[in-house]
This record gives sequence, C-alpha cells and structure tokens, in this order.
Amino acid sequence: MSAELFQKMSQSILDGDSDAAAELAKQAVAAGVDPLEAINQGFVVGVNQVGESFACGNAFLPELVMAGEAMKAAVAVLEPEMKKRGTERKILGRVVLATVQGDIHEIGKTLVGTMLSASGFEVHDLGVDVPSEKILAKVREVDADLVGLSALLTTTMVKQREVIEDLDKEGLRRKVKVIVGGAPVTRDWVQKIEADGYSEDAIGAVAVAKQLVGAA
Ligand code: B1M
Repeated sequence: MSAELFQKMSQSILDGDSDAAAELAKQAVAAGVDPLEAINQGFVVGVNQVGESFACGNAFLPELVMAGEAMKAAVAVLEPEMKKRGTERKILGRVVLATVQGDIHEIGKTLVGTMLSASGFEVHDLGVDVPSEKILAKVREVDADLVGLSALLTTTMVKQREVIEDLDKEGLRRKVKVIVGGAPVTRDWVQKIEADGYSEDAIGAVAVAKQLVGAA
C-alpha cells in the first residue's frame, strides 16, 4: 500500500500536479503513514528526478516551477502532522532570501526559494527591492545560516557587495554564508565581492547551499 502511494506521490511531483500532491498527502495522513517517510520516500524522489532532468536539459523551467509548487503543496499538508507527532523534518539550514534593493525581478529568486524549501531549508523570502538593513535585521531575527541575494540588473549587482560589507560591519559575516545569483552575476564578480557561493540556476543554488551548511 505505502509503496504504491509513494510512487503516486513521486509521480504527482513529476506531473507538477499540486492538487494531486496535496490530495495524496492527505491520504497519507488519513492512513497513518509517517509524514516524514511520505516526504522522503514519495515526494522528494520526484523532486530529485525533476532536478536531475533539468540539469541534463531534459526538463525546462515550467516543469521545475510546477514541481516546486507541487512539493510545497504536499509539505504544507504534512508539516502540521509532523509537528503533532513531534517528528519535525530536519531543517538543513535557515536562509534569508531577497532580491536586492532597486531590483524588482522576482521570478528567479522565488524559484530559488521554492527549490531550497522543497529540499529541506527553512526559507525566509523577503521579496524584492529589499534594503540591506532589512536583510540584516532578518538574519538576526531568525539566526540565519545563509543569505541568498538575487540581482538581475548590472546596476543593482553592487547591492550584493553592499549587503556583504554591511554584514561584515555588523559582525555577522563570519556567522552566515552568502550565496549570490542572477543573470548578470559572474564568477569574477563573486570573487571580487567575496561571496561564499554562486549558482547560475535554482538547482545549482540548492547544491551550493547544501555544501555551505555541510549537508552535501
Ligand atoms: Co527586466 N531586465 N527590467 N523585467 N527582465 C532583464 C533582467 C534584462 C536582461 C532584459 C534585457 O534587456 N534583455 C534587462 C537587464 C539589463 C542589465 O542590467 N544587464 C532588464 C531591464 C533593463 C529591466 C528594466 C530596467 C526595464 C525598464 O524599466 N527600462 C526594469 C527594471 C525594474 C527594476 O528592477 N527596477 C525591468 C523590469 C522587468 C519587469 C518588471 C517587466 C519583469 C520582471 C517581472 C517580475 O519578476 N515579477 C522583467 C523581466 C521578466 C525580465 C526578463 C525578460 C526575464 C527575467 C526572468 O524572470 N527570467 C529579463 C531578461 C532575461 O533574463 N532573459 C529582464 C526567468 C528567471 C527564472 O530567470 O531571473 O535569471 P532569472 O533567475 C535564474 C538565474 O538567474 C538564477 O536562478 C534562476 C532560476 O534558474 N538566479 C539565482 C536568480 N537569482 C538567484 C539567486 C541565487 C542563485 C541563483 O542565489 C541566491
């Protein structure tokens, strides 16, 4: 019974079907299936497959977005049940995520957040056009392990450096690792501003984040 259910769960993610994923999660709860097992043996199997297909060029952005959304729908149903059972999913790390000040491009940043959260990170997404002081305040509030900064404009990339400098000034730089990304961001830029990690896409961002928290 569980094997069949897990297979359907994985398939719902591959199909990017949020309604089916939520429904299967409800069925699992009703049948007394361990919600953590449902995530790890069911839904995560699907999300990993989509991630691999994307990395090989066999799946594209819409599939990735839909898989992430379906994963979120399933986790939203299962999380309260995990809390009830005291088997909360192990959080890999806390991430404060934002598109930097002056920049309102949100799609890539949100995709990175969805994939991080689908992969086990607790994501605090501050949205777009976020000033440095707001990012630092959130880092303190949630005791973040990682800061993710997205910038899509050559004119706003400089704000990534500003946040890193502010973290340094405030004595937070040693505590948090910083990942940067966005279309104009290059490896040279990453070195120049002394960020800890960089990825060209959302799947890569998950791999980098896992490395930085020692969960790779
Ligand atoms: Co604008 N825009 N835009 N735009 N826009 C670009 C970025 C641009 C390249 C278009 C072009 O000229 N070819 C250009 C920038 C040029 C430059 O600076 N080099 C540009 C411009 C100029 C502008 C305006 C200035 C236009 C104007 O008003 N004159 C203006 C700026 C507004 C502002 O921010 N202050 C503007 C506005 C807009 C819209 C509001 C209309 C809209 C955004 C809507 C929204 O987000 N809600 C928009 C859009 C849609 C784009 C393009 C067409 C698409 C961006 C996108 O969503 N891509 C873009 C051209 C392009 O990129 N082809 C363009 C899909 C998304 C999934 O990819 O965001 O790259 P992306 O994210 C990827 C990776 O970059 C990476 O992973 C993601 C997933 O794979 N990634 C990270 C992103 N963040 C990451 C963080 C990480 C790790 C990886 O770690 C933390």
